[in-house]
Amino acid sequence: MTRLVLVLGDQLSETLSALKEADRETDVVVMAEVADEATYVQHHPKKIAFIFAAMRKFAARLQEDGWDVRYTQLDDTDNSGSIPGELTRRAEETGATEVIATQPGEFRLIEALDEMGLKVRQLADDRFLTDLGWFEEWAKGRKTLRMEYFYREMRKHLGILMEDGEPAGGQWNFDHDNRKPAPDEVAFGGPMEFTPDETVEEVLDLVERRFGNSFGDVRPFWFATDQGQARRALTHFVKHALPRFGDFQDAMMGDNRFLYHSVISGYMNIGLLDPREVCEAVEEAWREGHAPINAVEGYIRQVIGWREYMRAIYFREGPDYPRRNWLNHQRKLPPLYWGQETKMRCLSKAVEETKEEAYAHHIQRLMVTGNFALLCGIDPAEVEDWYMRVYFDAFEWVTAPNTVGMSQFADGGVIASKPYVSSGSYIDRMSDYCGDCHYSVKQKTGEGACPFNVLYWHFMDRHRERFEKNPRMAQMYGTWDRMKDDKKATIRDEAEDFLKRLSDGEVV
Ligand code: DLZ
Ligand code: SF4
Repeated sequence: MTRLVLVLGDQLSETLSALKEADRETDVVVMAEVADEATYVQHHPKKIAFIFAAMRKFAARLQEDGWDVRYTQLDDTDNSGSIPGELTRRAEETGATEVIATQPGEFRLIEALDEMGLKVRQLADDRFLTDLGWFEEWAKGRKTLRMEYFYREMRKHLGILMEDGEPAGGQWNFDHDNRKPAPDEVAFGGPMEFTPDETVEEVLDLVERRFGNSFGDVRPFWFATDQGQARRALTHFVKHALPRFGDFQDAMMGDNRFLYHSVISGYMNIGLLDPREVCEAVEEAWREGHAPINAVEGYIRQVIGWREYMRAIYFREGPDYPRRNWLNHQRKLPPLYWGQETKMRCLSKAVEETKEEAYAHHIQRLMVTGNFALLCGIDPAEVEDWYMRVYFDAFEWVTAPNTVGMSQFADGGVIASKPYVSSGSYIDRMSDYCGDCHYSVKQKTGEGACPFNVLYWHFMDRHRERFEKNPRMAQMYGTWDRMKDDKKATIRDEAEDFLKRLSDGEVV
């Protein structure tokens, strides 16, 4: 009896549980470019092109390997427009009555598959390294679920960066070595870029035609779109950037978009790279003496720590998680996030790079666009929606915990022990943005003062009841309390004036 095997646009791995379970002789693989997935949020055109191109190449590869693949292109006249619709159509075509799927990375689609007329078996996504049942057990009875302790368990369990049961290099975490400010020069030319082949060019034309009015530039396009290219990009990173990745992982530069970042998150998130092979390549670089422990440990923590932990939190917290709003922030996302002019250089750079690349590195996301949104009290649902839309690596299992949890503190502290907020001085320390900015970062108030400076205190002041008992914030409340009343009043007035002008759409 023929069964359908669903492969979604972010499930492009030959080791996918649905493919492992299926029979190449009798089962039929269904892949579909559909309007529902391409428009349920208005994705960056580069993100759509990346996914469609990789889907087409993956389908061709499965076909070469002997699979019967029924592939629907977006422009096909009989395209029903949704994943359940395409499964129903292919079931009628083949007589199949059962679907094998690997569980999607989003509750919306999990529910849509559950509600179908066809019988759909959703298998665990074992490309992630965390068994969600195990996570539940680990989480049970803990007052807080801090990533660091989860990460240590993962290191032990997977045997990554371990030596005789002890952490390699004698400690679990080398983050204190990873906070160097922007260097004068970067000795890395950036991630490996790939010239679009015929398949990619066709997709770029399609996306330009259908989604050309969305925020973001589809060309130039250089992402890897198959496993071979993604592996070359990984090797290139390990060889040329990894040794200095740790030192400068939190630095930001006006004229260097990538510093020592790998830009392979998207490749992992759609299945072109397996997190295990990424960690093995990175660990090997340390064992061979090519890269220092602070770089290797810091990188591996992102992959088997943060990435896994975020996904486990998403599934543990449930479908309401992306819409939590613990701080009751209601302000609309200001137009500068969509490219409206701003005099704040850090934001203008982060948004410009996002528009052109569908990428910004993690500290731009957390401490520039995220920090600014939190300080201004933007509705976290709007912030989450923005991150979902603009980044090529964005899927709900990662953007919800990253944005709602870590960046906007809208989950009330499930993920973070304190909000990630800072004044301009943090950005000044870690970047070279401020020197060329319209605003003065050293100036705390008054005409021309960096807006982050007053917004920071305004945030602390307006959320005092929620945060003053947090031991990690006590020192900052002490500083605020020692300020003279007239200075506090000036800060409050100037922050409110700024927020009003921001909401009125003025160029700030
Ligand atoms: C993001 C995305 C887009 C833009 N398009 C498709 C598509 O046409 N077909 C498909 O199978 N998957 C697509 N995806 C990925 C899905 O949205 C993703 O599988 C779910 O959001 C779950 O992570
Ligand atoms: Fe950003 Fe303020 Fe620095 Fe300007 S001065 S770049 S607004 S932190």
